Amino acid sequence: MRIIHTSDWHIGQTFYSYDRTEEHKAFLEWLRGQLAEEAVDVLLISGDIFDTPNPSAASQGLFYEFLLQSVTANPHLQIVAVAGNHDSGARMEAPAPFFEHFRIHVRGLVHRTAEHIDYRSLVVPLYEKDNESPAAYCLTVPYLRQSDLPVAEEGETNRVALFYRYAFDTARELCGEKPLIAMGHLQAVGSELTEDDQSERAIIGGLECVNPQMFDEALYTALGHIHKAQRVSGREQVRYAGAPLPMSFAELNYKQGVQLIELRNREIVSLDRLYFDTPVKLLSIPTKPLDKVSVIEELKLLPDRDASTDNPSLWPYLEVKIKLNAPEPNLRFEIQQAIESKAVRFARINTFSDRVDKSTTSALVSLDEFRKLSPEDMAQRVWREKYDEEGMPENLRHLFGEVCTELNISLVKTEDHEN
Ligand SMILES: [Mn+2]
Repeated sequence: MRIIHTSDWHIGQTFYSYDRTEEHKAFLEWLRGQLAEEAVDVLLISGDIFDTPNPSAASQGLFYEFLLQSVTANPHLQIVAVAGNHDSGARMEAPAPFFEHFRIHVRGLVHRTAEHIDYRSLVVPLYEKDNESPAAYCLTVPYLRQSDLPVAEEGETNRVALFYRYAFDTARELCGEKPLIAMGHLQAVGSELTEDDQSERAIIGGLECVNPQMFDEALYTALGHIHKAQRVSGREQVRYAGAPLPMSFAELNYKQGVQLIELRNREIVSLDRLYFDTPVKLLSIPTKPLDKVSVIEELKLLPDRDASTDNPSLWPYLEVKIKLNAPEPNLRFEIQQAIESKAVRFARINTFSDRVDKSTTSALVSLDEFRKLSPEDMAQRVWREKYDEEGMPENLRHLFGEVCTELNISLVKTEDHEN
């Protein structure tokens, strides 16, 4: 049995407000090719298919078209998908009767009564070509929310772990000696996350991390949520497939793709990575942050647009890394001028300062102290942290005061506002 594991497509995502439809189309077309070329029996999609719970009609159309074309071109293919934290589980499950007719199994929600969680509905039989009895079973767990979880027990307070334990018990009963594949959308302990990966940071937290030990019952565990493809805690058979498109500049050096797994005689006989050459690259200039003049010079060296770069939606996204020791109000404009004739799409400026020790000024303030800070106090704190200890120069302080007056903000807080 040949399986492709993928996750975190985030269809509908915009990158610094640039539309990514062409990139998603290119990925889905590539994936369809892989399904046929690799004679795949099962496609596992481990969540975050869409970027928002309320995807546009165009985004949903892209997904449905992919499903239909894939099952039509591969009459034996089964597709199993779970919802991630970005997806609406209910929305994903709504077309379930149609999906089932086409061998597409979507699990978005945990179904339950007041007392019981329906773990059985999360177990999907998987078939090999020309064989009517299941070759394996798949435990399909969507992203779990607090209300999905069982009550904590003595000795086990991690309710996510508890959920998986009960789910595995049920799956084991149903599948007997047949191999079990697990799917989940979560953060496993020992998974590696890029330091400044804002897109991941924002979605983690709340629910407990889980120990990958609990997946030892499964022959293979197909995880989603972390965008960097990796095995978890040294376990070859517990993996994140990784996002097929970079979701932030923190993912600059990730190698995008999907995971190919082959099972034979109830064992994994091969685990391979299929690399997807993303059609739009991330460009971070310069390699290391430099001063403004050097950076502008380097930007001007980029090749000019020509006939080979006539499609702007394929131009790379540009991040500019710049060393600043004082504010540069014209910076954005100057960068835009430097790249006016270039086949790049400006995404962001990443500023760095020579200051190393920020410990003196970046001390945390309590909520009470925070309430007492005036806009000028706040501006001074930021200035000291970013530029220098001396504080804002007099002319800027004056301008800042004028702006505040225009905006009708009092520079001196006379009393605490309680509500
Ligand atoms: Mn996620």
